[in-house]
Amino acid sequence: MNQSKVRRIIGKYEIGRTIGEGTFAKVKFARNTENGQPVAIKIFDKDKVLKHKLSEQIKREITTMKLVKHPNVVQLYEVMASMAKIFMVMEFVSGGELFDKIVNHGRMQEDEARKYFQQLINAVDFCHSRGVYHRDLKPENLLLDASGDLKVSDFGLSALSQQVQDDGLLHTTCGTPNYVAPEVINDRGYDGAAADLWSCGVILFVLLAGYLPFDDSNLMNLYKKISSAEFTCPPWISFSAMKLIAQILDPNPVHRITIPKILKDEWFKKDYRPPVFDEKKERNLEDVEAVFKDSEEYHVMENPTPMNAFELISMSRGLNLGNLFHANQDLKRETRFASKRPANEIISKIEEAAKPLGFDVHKKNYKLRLENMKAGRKGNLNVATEVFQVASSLHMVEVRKTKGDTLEFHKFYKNLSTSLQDVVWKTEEEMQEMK
Ligand code: 3AM
Repeated sequence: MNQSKVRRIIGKYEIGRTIGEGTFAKVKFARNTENGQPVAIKIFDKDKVLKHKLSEQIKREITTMKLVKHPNVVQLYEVMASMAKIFMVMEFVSGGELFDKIVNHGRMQEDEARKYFQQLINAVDFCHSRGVYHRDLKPENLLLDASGDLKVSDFGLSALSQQVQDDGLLHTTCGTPNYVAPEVINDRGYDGAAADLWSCGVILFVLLAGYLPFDDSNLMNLYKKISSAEFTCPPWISFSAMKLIAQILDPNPVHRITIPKILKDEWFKKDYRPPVFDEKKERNLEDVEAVFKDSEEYHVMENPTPMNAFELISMSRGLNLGNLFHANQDLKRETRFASKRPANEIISKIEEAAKPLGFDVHKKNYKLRLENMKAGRKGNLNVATEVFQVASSLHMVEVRKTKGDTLEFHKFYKNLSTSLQDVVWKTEEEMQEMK
């Protein structure tokens, strides 16, 4: 059968083969259908980017990277998003990775290594001047273009290789630690500029030596070697190159050489050509805004807690299911209703209904905490609600008084259920009658 090829189009790009897969993203080759220009599209899962509280940092850095153009930095053209993915459209770099050269041909002569190192420092210096730190400089991020010039990729995505832990600090996820500065490993907070420079020093060493300065199959031993900058230069490396490497691979970030000093170093300066670059003329950031618009809400939204039918039944069996609103009944502090609406709709409807009733709403995942600003008979009324998933299209919503007067709670619930008419499928009493 003659089947026509399915064309996958995202925006104005026609997607082609997968180029590679990194820790956080897949990279695909694509072509701009308007002008035929080849591009590389990095595809991330939206929840990985927006889930943790890093989206502000990522947004800031991506915005910066979209506005700049430097000969040694992989250009970011555009950012797009679908329901589940984020697409970063970048310059396609066709010459492969710098380190493939070492793998295929072994170490480099000093002149060649110097050229790449100069270009690396140009890229790093430029991004640092814009307040963007890489924090994950390693061989995979060093690409070569068609004329053999170095292009550094993933500037602006540094937050993705980090995680925010409970203490609110950034922690590097364990990738290849060989290129990571000692202060990053020791994890006591660090200066991004000095840490990037350390990685540049490791890269320079590998270019000249053909092997890693710090390596050990045992991770603890590797950390020890890095922390004490325990390495030996092979005899073929010149004294002046060795001197520069030693100044970069200083385990104390405060004493480590800085980029302005590197630019004055005798070994570095040979045949140095300062880069020529400018700001992009076009300053359209609507795409970045659109992608990150909902991220604030997004990173707290996970799936509602699933509840099985057994739990549902055992919850309702324990209830004294007299009519909640009959004055002579035992007054209940909690009630439930079933809904066939999607969980996020239920949450926003409750939110909408509670606000005009004078409640301050705090949202976390599929839980809401409602605090009445006005003090009632027994202080402010506080209500907690949670959405549980019973089946794919059936949710159980629990509404519980956590503080305040029970009568006021019932009054509130009555008001709430009137506003939630579209959302409530069965009230607690109706569910009881079904039994
Ligand atoms: O999977 P490998 O290591 O062969 O070189 C990058 C890596 O290749 C390539 O995608 C893989 C995962 O990062 N890559 C990344 N950005 C690229 C770009 N802008 C790129 N290739 C070409 N152009």
